[in-house]
Amino acid sequence: MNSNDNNYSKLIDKYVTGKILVTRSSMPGYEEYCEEIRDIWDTRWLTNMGSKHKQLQAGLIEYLGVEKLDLLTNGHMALELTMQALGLTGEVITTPFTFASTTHAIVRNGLTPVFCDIDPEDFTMDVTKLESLITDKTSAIVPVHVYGNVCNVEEIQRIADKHGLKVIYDAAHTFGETYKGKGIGSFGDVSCFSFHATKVFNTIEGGAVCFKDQAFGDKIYDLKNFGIHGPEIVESVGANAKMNEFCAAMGICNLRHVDEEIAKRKAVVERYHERLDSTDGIMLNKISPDVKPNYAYLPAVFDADRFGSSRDEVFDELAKHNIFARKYFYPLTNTFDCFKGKFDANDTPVALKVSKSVLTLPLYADLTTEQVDVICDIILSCKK
Ligand code: T4K
Repeated sequence: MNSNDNNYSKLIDKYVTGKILVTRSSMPGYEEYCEEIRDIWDTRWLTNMGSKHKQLQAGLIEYLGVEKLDLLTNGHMALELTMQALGLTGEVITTPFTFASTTHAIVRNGLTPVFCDIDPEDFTMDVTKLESLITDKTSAIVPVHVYGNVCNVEEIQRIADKHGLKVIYDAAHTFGETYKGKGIGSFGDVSCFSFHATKVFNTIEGGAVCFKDQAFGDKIYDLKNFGIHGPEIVESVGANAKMNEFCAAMGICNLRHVDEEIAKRKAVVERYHERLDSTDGIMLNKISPDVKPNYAYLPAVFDADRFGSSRDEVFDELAKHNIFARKYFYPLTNTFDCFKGKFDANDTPVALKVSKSVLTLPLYADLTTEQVDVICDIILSCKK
């Protein structure tokens, strides 16, 4: 152990109890949640679109500034059922720099993902490479607002309209964001949100679809509730993807505090910038001036030649001190074992490079300045 290690250990003992993980769920006070679920005991109404579900749905339509919204069990089912409801066929253009869910939703619908490379600055779909991937089999584009960075929505819509394609945004990371003053869920045909425990806003597990076309909304409703239209009427073959009342209650509570949580995340992100911005070889995520951000994730890209240590070396050094950043999103989805031999990651060289050099730093509302400083000290100790 060198003297640096000793200093960090002392700081960690002082400011870190146990591990620091990449994130930590936001939760309301225990009493607040208990109060919110009290009437569930009286009514015995636990699921199947009860009053909590309705209240959260209305609250989210207002908060997100969208026309229509339906709640689902999770963000993945939002994506998977959206693709089914839109009746997509053939090929779907997407990016491989994302969570497994985006690509899996396409494949599980019997569709073929076609991978577009990403922009090296904001990691969203590189729209200059999009049009050349369109064939007569393409039915949709599924871009990802990765880390909360908003895709080039204007250009994607222009290309989609020109070729008659649907646009489904994976908006899992963009809860509450606006682009040029408009709720992020109002772009494309459908935007799919995740309300997983790890997200800026959570319902424990949960998700939502935002849309404008009520015919689509009717299909989603059927798909999430077995196609049931009445006790004796089943009109279509649907699945079960309903949000239950306990999850909706968690959402109602968390929605009351989400602005405060985002403000705290902002302070954490600003501290990281103060400490790391001037270091050659580290590129922290930049936020577009057109976006009202939610500070969902803080990716840092390490240029090993300039910084002197690789992403993996920084990751290991942090882990030695019980700090667990994550390599979101490594590996690329087009390199997953389950797709072996099907795709070539060399077709998306920027995504491949970023996936090998990015580290998502710990970020949550209650992360203290002292903890951020310890994390930054350890990162900076890797500079050579
Ligand atoms: N599209 C995109 C672009 C997504 O990122 C996601 C989900 C989806 C679609 C699908 O949405 P969902 O169907 O999940 O609603 C986590 C989340 O499980 C996943 O929701 C999220 N993306 C993904 C980026 O991160 P893992 O495998 O990294 O989770 P895990 O269990 O390792 O947790 C990460 C950290 O979060 C832990 O180290 C500590 C913290 N944590 C975790 C849990 C489960 C908590 O503080 N509380 C918790 O309850 O996937």
